Amino acid sequence: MTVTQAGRNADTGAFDSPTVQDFLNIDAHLSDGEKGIREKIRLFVHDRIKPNIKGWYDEAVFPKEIVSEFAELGLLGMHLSGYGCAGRSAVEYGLACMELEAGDSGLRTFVSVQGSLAMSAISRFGSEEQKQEWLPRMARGETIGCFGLTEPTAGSDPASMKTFASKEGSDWVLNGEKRWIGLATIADVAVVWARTDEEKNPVRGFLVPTDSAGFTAKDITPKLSMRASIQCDIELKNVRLPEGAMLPEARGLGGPFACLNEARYGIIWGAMGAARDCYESALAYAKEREQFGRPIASFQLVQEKLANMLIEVGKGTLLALHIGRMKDAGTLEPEHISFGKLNNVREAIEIAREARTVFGGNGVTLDYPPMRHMSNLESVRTYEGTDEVHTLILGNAITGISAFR
Ligand code: TGC
Repeated sequence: MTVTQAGRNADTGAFDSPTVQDFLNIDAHLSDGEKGIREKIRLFVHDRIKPNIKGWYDEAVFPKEIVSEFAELGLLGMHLSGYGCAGRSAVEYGLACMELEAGDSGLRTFVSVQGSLAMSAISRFGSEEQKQEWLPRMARGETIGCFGLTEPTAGSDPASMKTFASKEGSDWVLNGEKRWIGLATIADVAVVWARTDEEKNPVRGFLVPTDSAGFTAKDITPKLSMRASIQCDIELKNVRLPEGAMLPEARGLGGPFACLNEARYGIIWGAMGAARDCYESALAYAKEREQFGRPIASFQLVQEKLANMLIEVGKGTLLALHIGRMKDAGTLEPEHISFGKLNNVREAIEIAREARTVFGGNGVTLDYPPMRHMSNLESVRTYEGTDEVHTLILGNAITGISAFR
């Protein structure tokens, strides 16, 4: 058997290893450095996440020991510069997110909450002292951060948040509740967004050490999605902080939204990683599984499913790359991120559902990845802006009319 470029068999013309990148030669658009980072993370996912994810997911365990390995790989604050961060490009960070989420959305979410949300907030809005204090330790994985924006009654509408920071002498005193906060029960520091009585831009950010008196966090259980990661409720009861706990450069909701842009960007890539894993596993299964005396991959209806998955993963990956290039060029606007997040997560869920059907009954077990990805993607579809929010951000961008207010 002769194998030519991109794993194509010269005798039959079939792709021996038909990854989506190979099929469209998307690699032609990547530098050697970008491909190197992707391969490094892909190998890590292959060796470290794929063999273990079934157990972690089944037992609803986040493997905390993996944090130092993420740090070793330069994944924590990967796209940030200085303070021990890797200073990688948006495309490099995106490729890493894609590979991680091919393993599991929950593990990509760790990297996103730590780097795109908590570390981004400190890097972008913190004082020099705050950056020195927190970022190097967070990049090394010695300190874990979380990002408290959402509340029990303020989900899609963070402007309605109730958490309040009042000034008492030179101290700040925080009271309120946060919900769906990734990592809060294992975090050392929480970036908490709170309303103040400042007249203009009352929402401000605070760095709250999680051992502060009055700070409590509790895991939200049981969950049917993101079982290998941690989402929590937080309660803040008269949490007293020094004046220097406030992030000085974040004023108003633009602060947390700027961090959300970073996390939403990672999702655009990550969702295609999960989708690609569904497609590749369905293809492999269809070629092996025999019914009616032949591999199910020989049936037209199965081939149609596989072809549709291939097309949507290819389109979504190209879209992620295009958006990544825009981000690196400094031309990316929030509505472009909404375009990517809405499309790629929506398509990834469809692909996961379709892939599950290829496995028949076996597809509902944890022995195969599509249903796990499908369950995870329901959370990904909801967090960092629901489908509806992103649809209406696009609606606003193309009509000039806000549907929200
Ligand atoms: P609006 O009046 O439009 O804007 C308020 C201020 O924010 C600015 N802004 C942005 N800045 C940067 N990037 C963006 N994407 C921005 N979007 C808005 C805007 O320019 C304005 O600035 P200024 O200076 O003029 O005051 O605000 P709005 O409330 O009307 O916006 C509506 C809407 C729906 C778009 C917004 O509220 C929204 O995006 N909602 C979705 C919220 C969301 O994604 N929540 C998920 C939070 S993630 C989380 O807490 C848990 S998941 C992570 C984990 O696992 O921990």
